[in-house]
Amino acid sequence: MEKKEGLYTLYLYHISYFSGKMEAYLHYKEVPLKIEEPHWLKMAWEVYNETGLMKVPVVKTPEGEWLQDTTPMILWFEEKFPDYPILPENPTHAFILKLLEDYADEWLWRPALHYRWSFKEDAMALSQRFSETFLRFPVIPNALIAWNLRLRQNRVYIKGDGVTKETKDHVESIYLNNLKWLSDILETQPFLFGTSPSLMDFGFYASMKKHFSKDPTPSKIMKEKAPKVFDWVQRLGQAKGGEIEGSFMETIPESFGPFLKDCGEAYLPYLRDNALAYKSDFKSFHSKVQGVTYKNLSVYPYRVWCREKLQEAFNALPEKNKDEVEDILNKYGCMTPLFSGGIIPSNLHKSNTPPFCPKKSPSLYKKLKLALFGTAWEKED
Ligand SMILES: N[C@@H](CCC(=O)N[C@@H](CS)C(=O)NCC(=O)O)C(=O)O
Repeated sequence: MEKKEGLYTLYLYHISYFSGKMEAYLHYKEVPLKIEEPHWLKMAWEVYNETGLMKVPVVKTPEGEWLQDTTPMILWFEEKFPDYPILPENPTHAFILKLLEDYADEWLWRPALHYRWSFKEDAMALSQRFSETFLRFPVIPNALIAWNLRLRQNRVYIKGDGVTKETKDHVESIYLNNLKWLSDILETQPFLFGTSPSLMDFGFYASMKKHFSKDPTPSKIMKEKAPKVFDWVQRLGQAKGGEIEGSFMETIPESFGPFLKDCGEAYLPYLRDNALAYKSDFKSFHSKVQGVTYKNLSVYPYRVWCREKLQEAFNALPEKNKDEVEDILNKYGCMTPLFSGGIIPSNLHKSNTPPFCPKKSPSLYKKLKLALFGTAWEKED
């Protein structure tokens, strides 16, 4: 493959969900890369200035442009580095993979954070790791940083994301079911949509690698119940496009059914409820899925944007593919929740086109506040 001049710098945290996804993708595409785990102060002073968010992963191009958000970044890199494509040419198949990537990105987030921060062994190990790496500060004892982090993660991602005694079993079932469905696919093939990795593989890699295969509690479960998934995350993390002679499947297999059914019953209804709450300017909302009510969920503008992008992608399909996709979505109950309430605009990205970042000049006060209390994860700044 023809190498592009210059290195792309990938800023990441080694323990982070979306960082793992981006790193594995860029490794697979053989993009010339330098990897950096920025200290928190660098995040507050440089990455935040340049990207408008205190989040990783972000990429700095050799030309000095800053990119953010794995889904649009991957689509941008697919154009720039067309060898070893991860999306099939067939628009019907490409749409289904985009939907499943979005499901994997967003719907597995809650169980991944729950297993990391609700279980004592996991929370202690991970908070210590954070406090010794990108969160370390010279005077403040590590144990204090770790304690503060555990409180913050619990407040934001456990209590703040609807994980309670009533919802806990449902949250855990998302992980356990996905392990089973992935294992069923990997019984007969090395990657999720054939013999070479697709966008769907990288979507599932985010949670499955950096959280579930590594954090103490879920990794025991994965190794015991789903060794094929454990092998697949190692295989995907090492995969290089130039070394794999594979292909995608010819049709959407029946084994995608359980994921699509879960999109129809749970993920897409949640996305719709989030979008409707956003439209009404609510701060929080309840969402009932599969008989379980998640209460006081934060409204997440980014996920309004995710829904908008899926609706746009569907509407942009050629007529023939639209019919094919509609048949598949109807079969699994996805069409109604995807479109009910219509297209609700997120109004994000008015001043930028993803993956390019808006330029911001946050005040010193704002930076200090972020340094002390962290990013409000559901907000865009
Ligand atoms: N949609 C974004 C999500 C990025 C994201 O949420 N990153 C997490 C780490 S996996 C983060 O930086 N969170 C910052 C925080 O919790 O304050 C993507 O795909 O890149």
